[in-house]
Amino acid sequence: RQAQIGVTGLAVMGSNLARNFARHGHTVAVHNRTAAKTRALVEEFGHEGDFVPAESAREFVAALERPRRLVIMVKAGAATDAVIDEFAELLEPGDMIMDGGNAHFEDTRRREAALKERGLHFVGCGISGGEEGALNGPSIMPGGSAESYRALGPLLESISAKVDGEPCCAHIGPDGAGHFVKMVHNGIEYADMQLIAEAYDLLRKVAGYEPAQIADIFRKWNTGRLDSYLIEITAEVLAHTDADTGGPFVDIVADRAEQKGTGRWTVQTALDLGVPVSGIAEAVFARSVSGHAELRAAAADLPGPERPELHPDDAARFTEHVEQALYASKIVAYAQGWHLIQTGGEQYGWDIDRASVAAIWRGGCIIRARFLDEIRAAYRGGQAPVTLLTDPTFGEALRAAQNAWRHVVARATELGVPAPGFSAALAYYDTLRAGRLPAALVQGQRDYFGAHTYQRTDKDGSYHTLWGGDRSERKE
Ligand code: NBP
Repeated sequence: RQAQIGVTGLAVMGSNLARNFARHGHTVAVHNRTAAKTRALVEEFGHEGDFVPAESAREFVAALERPRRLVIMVKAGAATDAVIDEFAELLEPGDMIMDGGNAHFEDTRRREAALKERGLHFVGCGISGGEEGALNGPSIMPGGSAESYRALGPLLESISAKVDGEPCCAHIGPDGAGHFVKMVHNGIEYADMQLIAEAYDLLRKVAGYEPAQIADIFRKWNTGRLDSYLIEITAEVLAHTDADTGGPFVDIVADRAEQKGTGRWTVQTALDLGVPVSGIAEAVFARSVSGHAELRAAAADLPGPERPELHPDDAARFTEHVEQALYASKIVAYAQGWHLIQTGGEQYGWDIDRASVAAIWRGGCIIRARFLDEIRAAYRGGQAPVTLLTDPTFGEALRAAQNAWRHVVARATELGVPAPGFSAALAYYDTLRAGRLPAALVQGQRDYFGAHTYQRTDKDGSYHTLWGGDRSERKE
């Protein structure tokens, strides 16, 4: 019997994805380098659907109906290249290889170009939602050709998360577009997590609440405009008590945040493309600085400000202000992420539908949230805003939030509580709305020491001042 789709690489992600396909009525060929895993999967979950186990690569390829749809779920990097090379030999023109791993989009572009020469479709596909999502409905971001999406799309849509009956899966664009958008998703996830963490820190250190009380605040926020998976799990983590100490779980966890690299990729790419993603960058740096034990130990005795006690009434008001600051900063982080998607799309000729990206992130993925409905609306139909900050809905939210936002950043600064995400977001907002920036002075400095020239506000052309001479101006 022929399988509609095959999955090779049966660690947790591949196994769950294969089971998800099978549970949706697809016949799934399954294969793994170490065949014992293939046997174990079918033994344990064979009853869930129609699996065709294959011991060898050749057997696996032979089990697939044509054109073949083969999904690779192995370790990103060299392992993915090795598996692609192995299967490319066995496939025929028109067949499709989909990589569902966390590949860098530049690797995906390279692989797509190489396989196209051999008549094969290569689909770099971002998959978000972790193990649980892979099994029960992830958010799926496939790149590659439109033709490959016609063949693969219906299967992927069938296993994706659904929101209001719509699948959280859409063709993002050619070659690396899917992995690019997945990378930006993760960058935004870093920013979102950092902002939530700062809100917690301020509620604890400035307002004086205990973790269990802050869990309740987050639960309340989760019924409003901040309603999201990340706020929901934050409340769970904060409410959790450590079994050993009987104290809050969050107090016994070492405060060193780790990272696998997709946040860093987002910032590196943004630097290359010249897109300011300061909110995401601050989140990546915040994780990085948390891990520098030697720096933190050396600086631990540096003086901070005196801490005046807050009046209890203030704590409740301050909490409302933090909610406003969190929402406003979140808008900035997403605005920066969407700017990066737009610029990447233009740079690589991908023509990404930004409303559709918001739509497929509403379910299945880590940043799933009610908020994404608003972003979708901002980009749907009519004139897309130059930045999300000027969309009427978000612009109004920022207008309403800005005083509270400023107050929170000011209090954090006064009291010496670091809030790099909130501060960077506010600085971005103020930078964009400033009529004049001191960039003019920077241009003057550059012209002084390097004759780099400058442009004038009143006349066309490039100019240089003879700083070392009579300071007269020359048109270049
Ligand atoms: P791993 O990333 O741990 O990879 C293990 C799999 O790769 C096994 O099937 C292993 O086969 C296979 N493999 C390796 Br390692 N080297 C190989 C080679 N040279 N040739 C053939 N197979 C090889 O698995 P995972 O945690 O399930 O993740 C799979 C992919 O999904 C990764 O790219 C990962 O980054 C991504 N991921 C995504 C999410 C998410 O939320 N979207 C979460 C976790 C992972 P073996 O059994 O023979 O050793």
